[in-house]
Amino acid sequence: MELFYSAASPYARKARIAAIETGMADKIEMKAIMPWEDPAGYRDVNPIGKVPALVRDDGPALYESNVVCEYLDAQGDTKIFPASGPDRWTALRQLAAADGILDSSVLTRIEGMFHEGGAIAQKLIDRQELSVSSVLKQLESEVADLEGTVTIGQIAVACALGYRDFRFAEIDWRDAHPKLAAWHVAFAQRQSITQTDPEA
Ligand SMILES: N[C@@H](CCC(=O)N[C@@H](CS)C(=O)NCC(=O)O)C(=O)O
Repeated sequence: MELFYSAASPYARKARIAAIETGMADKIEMKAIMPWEDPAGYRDVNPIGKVPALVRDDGPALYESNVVCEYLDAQGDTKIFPASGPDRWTALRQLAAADGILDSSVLTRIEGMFHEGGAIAQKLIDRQELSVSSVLKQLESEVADLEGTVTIGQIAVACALGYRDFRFAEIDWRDAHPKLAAWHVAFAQRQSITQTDPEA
């Protein structure tokens, strides 16, 4: 199998961490690309042109990070999507919250990257930052739910916090969310996290 990623992409990082945590990494060839450069042929793999995408041995390519993660979970020996019951909904809620941070943060970054003349869309940026701070507040109040066996929820939260540190380092989130910060310090020791650090 081949996993297309870019080192800076937090969505691709979710899939790369999932590959390691499910025990599937050895079966996957990692292919680093620059999605914004639209590499030749990549839209045949993922017509949306984004990373990550997984070229499978047993079917057409899969894309969208959560779909790729769920496939790796299904194939791997170690499960990161709890099968059913309250633990599953907790993990999926954390995944949705973390994706909310990523979607808002990436939108803000894209506005910066593509801005041409005229005023920046400050209203748009303020709204994204409100979403980020609201999600961080919720995660802080539910930090106990981030303990226990590794799940896709924990992985996604680690990717979201890591992305804030990577691209928004000037906006401190730790002071107002000390419990989340402490959880992140401990979780970030995992090999899957250090190996996929965009700044490593
Ligand atoms: N919802 C998608 C988002 C993926 C995404 O936005 N990837 C970015 C990199 S962080 C990308 O490839 N952007 C290139 C583009 O938008 O054309 C997922 O979860 O996989």
